[in-house]
Amino acid sequence: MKPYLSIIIPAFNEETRLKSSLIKIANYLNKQSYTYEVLIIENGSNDRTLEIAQDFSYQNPQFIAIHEDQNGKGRAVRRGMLEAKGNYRFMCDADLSMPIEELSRFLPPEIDNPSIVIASREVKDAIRYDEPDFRHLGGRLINLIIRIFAIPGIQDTQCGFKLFEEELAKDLFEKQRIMGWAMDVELLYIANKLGYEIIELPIPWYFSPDSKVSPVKDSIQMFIDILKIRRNYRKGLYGQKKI
Ligand SMILES: Nc1nc2c(ncn2[C@@H]2O[C@H](COP(=O)(O)OP(=O)(O)O)[C@@H](O)[C@H]2O)c(=O)[nH]1
Ligand SMILES: [Mg+2]
Repeated sequence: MKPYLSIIIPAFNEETRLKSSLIKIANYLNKQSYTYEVLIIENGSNDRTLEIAQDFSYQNPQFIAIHEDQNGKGRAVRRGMLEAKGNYRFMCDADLSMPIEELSRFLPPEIDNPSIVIASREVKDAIRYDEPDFRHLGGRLINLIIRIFAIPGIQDTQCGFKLFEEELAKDLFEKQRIMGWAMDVELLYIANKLGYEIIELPIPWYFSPDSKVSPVKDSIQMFIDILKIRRNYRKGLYGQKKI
């Protein structure tokens, strides 16, 4: 049966954080009146992430554990988004830096016909808990670069909660070419250029010290990827709006 909601969780070396997040997500979803599936997409891990996801999925049939052979967060999310079947497809980090209870704010009836809804740690009423100043400053610097070179209006492209309506998810993730961390920038860049509406929701966000981001290496890669995204657009590789 086609579920109403698909949750897509990219997971890389998450053996310490994944299980407790899956339990919280299952408890929350089992209280909702809609149907759902949860896809956990693991790649590149050298710990027990995949086994943990598989064990959980044996006991919870709506949870599906997938191993992807090639690396990259962007590749994992893309695979999940395109294999999912839900009317709405929600990307969710394995560490649940934001409470899963916030999910209802992304969906009807709270939002009429949502197309793209992204959590933001920077719009009015958002709260960041426990984040070291240097991490916040680094994040703001990267966002400044993203706003200058890619997407003018968006204050936070990198937050882990993002909702896509089914047809839009298919259109955007088919077009996606960046398979690493800059995937969020590319998707929002394409959405912006094609004229899809993007709603930003303020979110309470809890800093998790166990980040997989490497500040220097990933920032340099982000900049290289932004240049690639601009070049792809100039070459017409992102095509036309489909819906
Ligand atoms: N599948 C997959 N997931 C990844 C990869 N890199 C990061 N992730 C996941 O992306 C999410 C965000 O990572 P996290 O370290 O929490 O980033 P931060 O919150 O931005 O510091 C987590 O669910 C990670 O497991 C990857 O290469 N492959
Ligand atoms: Mg995180």
